[in-house]
Amino acid sequence: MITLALAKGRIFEETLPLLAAAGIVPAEDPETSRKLILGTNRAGLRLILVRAADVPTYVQYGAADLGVAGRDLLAEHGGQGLYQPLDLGIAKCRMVVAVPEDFDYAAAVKRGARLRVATKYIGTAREHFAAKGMHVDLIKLYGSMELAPLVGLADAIVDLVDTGGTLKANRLKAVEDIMPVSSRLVVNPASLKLKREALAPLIEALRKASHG
Ligand code: PRT
Ligand code: MG
Repeated sequence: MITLALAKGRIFEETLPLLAAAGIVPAEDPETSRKLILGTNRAGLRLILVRAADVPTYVQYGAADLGVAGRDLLAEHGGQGLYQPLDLGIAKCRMVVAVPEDFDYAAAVKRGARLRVATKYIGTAREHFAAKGMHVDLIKLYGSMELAPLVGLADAIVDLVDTGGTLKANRLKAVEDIMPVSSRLVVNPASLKLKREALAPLIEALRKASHG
């Protein structure tokens, strides 16, 4: 049995066409089913639904043979124990530093101000600001980072931006790019050895599907 870990929402939706191109169709729709393990039209392949941030962990420990995870969450996880053969080019966005529209970020950096930065990407943010030689106080959040500067919890946030609509609606602006983000296929290295006959063709099919 091959187990593929996916997160509900945009990862699932954008992986679906790639699976379809590889001839794989889930037996149920996760938005209507409450099941966390879904069969597929292939007897030897099942899907498990986990939180996006948990995908790398399930694959690292071999509870899933492979999974789809955003580069943002992989960077935060560290990627240890994961083989990353493929950028699927889906769920694209950018990780940025953002501040209130009326905040002069360049001036604050220039005078060496110690900024409070709220984010769920503590590790990535720490590296980013350390590389710039900036001293920041990091505040861990689990979501809705855009709110933090509006209520005085932080001066800046590190968050993902796609259309920019959410920043704009909350009178924030992106002032620094940290990294472009897309989702990758992650594979458990032991699974790849032990189940190569089933996994190698699946990885190849996903490679073809994602590279057009
Ligand atoms: O939602 P949940 O708390 O369960 O977990 P999650 O937010 O980690 O998962 P999910 O499904 O929302 O996101 C999964 C992955 O999708 C992320 O890890 C990214 O790799 C990728 N992705 C791509 C995004 C976005 N685009 C994105 N725009 N994840 C989140 N956003 C959010 C962003 O944080 C911001 O709040 O959308 C908002 C901005 O969108 P725009 O279009 O208004 O700029
Ligand atoms: Mg979300």
